[in-house]
Amino acid sequence: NGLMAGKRGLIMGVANNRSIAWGIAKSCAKHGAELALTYQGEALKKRVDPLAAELGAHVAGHCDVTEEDTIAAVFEGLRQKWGRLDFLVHAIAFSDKEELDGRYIDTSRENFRRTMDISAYSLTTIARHAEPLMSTGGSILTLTYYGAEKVMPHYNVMGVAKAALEASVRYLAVDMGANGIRVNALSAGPIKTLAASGIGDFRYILKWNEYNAPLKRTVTIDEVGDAGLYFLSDLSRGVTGEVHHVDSGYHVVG
Ligand code: 0WD
Repeated sequence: NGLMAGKRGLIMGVANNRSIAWGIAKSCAKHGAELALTYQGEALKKRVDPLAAELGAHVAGHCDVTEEDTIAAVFEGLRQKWGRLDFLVHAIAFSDKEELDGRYIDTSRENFRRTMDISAYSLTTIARHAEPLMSTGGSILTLTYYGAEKVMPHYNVMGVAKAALEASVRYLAVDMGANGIRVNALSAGPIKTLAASGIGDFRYILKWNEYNAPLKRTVTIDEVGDAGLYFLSDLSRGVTGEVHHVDSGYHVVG
């Protein structure tokens, strides 16, 4: 299938084979995309290297979004290797897990700053680095959660960061739209990943979704991946600034 044939994309946020970014990478590769993956730190490199090999993807190097020079290095590498970029996936978030439990009101200034930096601001700086490589248009996709819209137990400061991320998607969509670059977000239902394991009582949230979502089940990374395929391909060429829920319909009842 050639839906993504001839398209080159960077996927940021693969930590292991349970990562949502991995689900999106698999869907894009299956439909003919050529991929590059970044990893955060040497520990994750060991996991990302074999996954990249599985898809014939290029390993674009270490990237910690709190270190601007590591971002610049990744994009400079891609400029030299490919000369252009058609799509970009941002599947990155972080907060101190001590504060993904209990009351939002207890969020410290330091963790608020760090959570906003890694989980929200990083999309903006990455989009700015990608822009010159997307001179003939492109598609940028980030990952958000319903905790941006409604109060979800224990999601706390991450919900505030996701609200900022979703607002950033709209502002970036305007900034980049004239150049044919689209910016959208997938709002995924809860999935058991490394990042999710830091959220207090996550198993309860999964069960709650299973009982209450219209489809009466949770979603998989493959389902989020296929929704990602729509946003990263030309099928969604008329769509930008959108937050699209892939959550078994939970947001219509929750
Ligand atoms: O239920 C879920 N799992 C949902 C996740 C529901 C809805 C949205 N999301 C979002 C997350 O908030 C995140 O934005 O999806 C995105 C991907 O998260 P994931 O797939 O659930 O989690 P994971 O596989 O852990 O990938 C997130 C990765 C990090 O992994 P760890 O667990 O090592 O923190 O984000 C990366 C890292 O690879 N990351 C960073 N990358 C560069 N620089 C940084 C950083 N400073 N911090 C975290």
